[in-house]
This record gives sequence, structure tokens and C-alpha cells, in this order.
Amino acid sequence: MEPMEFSHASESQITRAIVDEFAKEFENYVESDVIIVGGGPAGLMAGKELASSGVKVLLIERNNYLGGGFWLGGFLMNKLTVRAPAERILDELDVPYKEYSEGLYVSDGPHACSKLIAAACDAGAKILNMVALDDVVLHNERVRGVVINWTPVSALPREIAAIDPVSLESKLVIDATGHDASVVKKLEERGLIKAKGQGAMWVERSENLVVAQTSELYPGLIVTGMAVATAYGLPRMGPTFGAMLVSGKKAAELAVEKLKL
Ligand code: 48H
Repeated sequence: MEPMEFSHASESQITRAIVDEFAKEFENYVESDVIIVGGGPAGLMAGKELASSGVKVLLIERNNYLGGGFWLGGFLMNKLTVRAPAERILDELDVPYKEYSEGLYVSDGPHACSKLIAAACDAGAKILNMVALDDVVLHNERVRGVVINWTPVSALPREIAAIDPVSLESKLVIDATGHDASVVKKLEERGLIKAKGQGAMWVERSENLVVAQTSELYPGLIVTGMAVATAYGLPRMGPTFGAMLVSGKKAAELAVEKLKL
């Protein structure tokens, strides 16, 4: 390798670059068309599709890493499965896979997950990681945004970090928080809806139902992915991810339609 020298930048310039750029972007996304809570396969897929349609979309993820359960699949074995016809989405994302048996496809978790994250970012979805949902903004029986705090703040006991959260407004919110259905739960706490809780495993039924029930659960709130199973009491499907990807796509399509109204 040729000898090389990095360009000059002072410590303060580096700090300024980070603060300036983060603050500008954050200020811009204080209002968005759509806020997605949760950066697993369903949320990332919805983010990719929305951003590709020109929608201003912000994705909030409480962990540092994105991808949710998509990195590992099941049982600490990092292979993912999808059932036909969801392999078409793997094709779209340029994720390699092999057909294990008729209509059942296997892919590498890290490869599939990193491609999906890149696709969402390339399409223009903006990401706030290490930020957790604290509450919803609710005006006249419609969800109008989210209340957020930094994950480390929400993880600390209240007596150590009594730091109020801030709000972000949006025309629509998508709950893509997986099994937790965190946004749905905020409405349930107030008696506005009743989440039925996820049902027992039944792969054959579950994936079709999750996609079919991906919908606007409450004015301004669309549910996608495993949050759909929790909200509607649908069976779980274990480590197979086709419905997560298709549900994310459907959630984005619904959002685009609703934004037109
Ligand atoms: C910010 C939050 C909050 C919060 C959660 O769990 P996920 O991968 O969810 P899906 O629906 O995209 O995919 C589900 C799939 O991974 C799975 O678990 C399957 C198919 N299970 C079947 C079965 O039978 O078990 O991702 C959700 C993301 C995660 O990254 C969370 O950290 C994040 O949402 N999240 N982010 N604020 N309050 N709650």
C-alpha cells in the first residue's frame, strides 16, 4: 500500500461536523409524513418503500443496531427462511438465497439484514437509533406523532434521570416494534383499543393472517410485522420472515394511499 496521509481536521471541526449535521437533520424531521417505530424487517421494509415513493419518513429504533430479529433468524442460528412468494423481495434487495425445499428459501441473516438496512437508507429513510418510544401524540382521537427519549435515559431509573421527552409530529405512525407492539400498547393503556396478544405457533396460518391484517388499527396508526400478531391475537410463525417483509411493504402502500386522502 502507498504511504498516505489523512486530510487535516481539528478535534473541534470533527465535533462541529457531527453536531451541525445531526441538529439540521433532527430539526428537519421534527415533522415528517410518516414515523416508523421499530427497525426490524417490517419497519425497514416499510421505510424503504415509503422513501422510494418520495414520502418523508423517519424510523426510530431503541437499539444501537438496526434489524431486530432479522440478523439471527431463530435459535441463535443465523440463517433466515422465507416462504414463497416472499423470495421476490429478496430478489428486489439483491439478497442471495437457496431453495431448501419447494417454496422454502434460506438466506444468511447478516447478508440479508445488511442489504435491507442499506436499501432503506439508500432510498432516503432517515434513522434515529438509540431513541425509544415514550408515548404517542394524540389529538382528537387521532395519532399525530410520537414522544421520544434517548434509550439510555429511558433505561435509567426515574430518580436518576427525570428528563422529560420531546415530541415529533407526523401525519401517520407505523408500529413496527415486533412482539412488544409498543405503540399499540400506549393506546391500550388509555383504554382506546384492546390488544389481543400473540397466539401460539401455527406457521401455515400466521403469515397469511399477518399480511391480511396489516392495517390502520386506530386513526393515524398503522401496524405491521409481529405487532400485527400481538394486536389482533394472531398465531406466531417462528423464524420465518416472509410475512414481515410483505407486511412492511403493505404498510407502506397503505400509508401512501392515506397520505393522498
Ligand atoms: C423504539 C423499539 C421499541 C420502542 C421495540 O422484533 P422485530 O424484528 O420486529 P418485526 O415485526 O419487524 O419482525 C419480527 C421478527 O423479527 C420476529 O420476531 C418473528 C418473525 N417472530 C416470530 C415468532 O414466532 O417469534 O423488530 C422490532 C424492532 C426492534 O429492533 C426493537 O428494538 C424495536 O423494534 N423497538 N424501538 N422504541 N419502544 N420497541
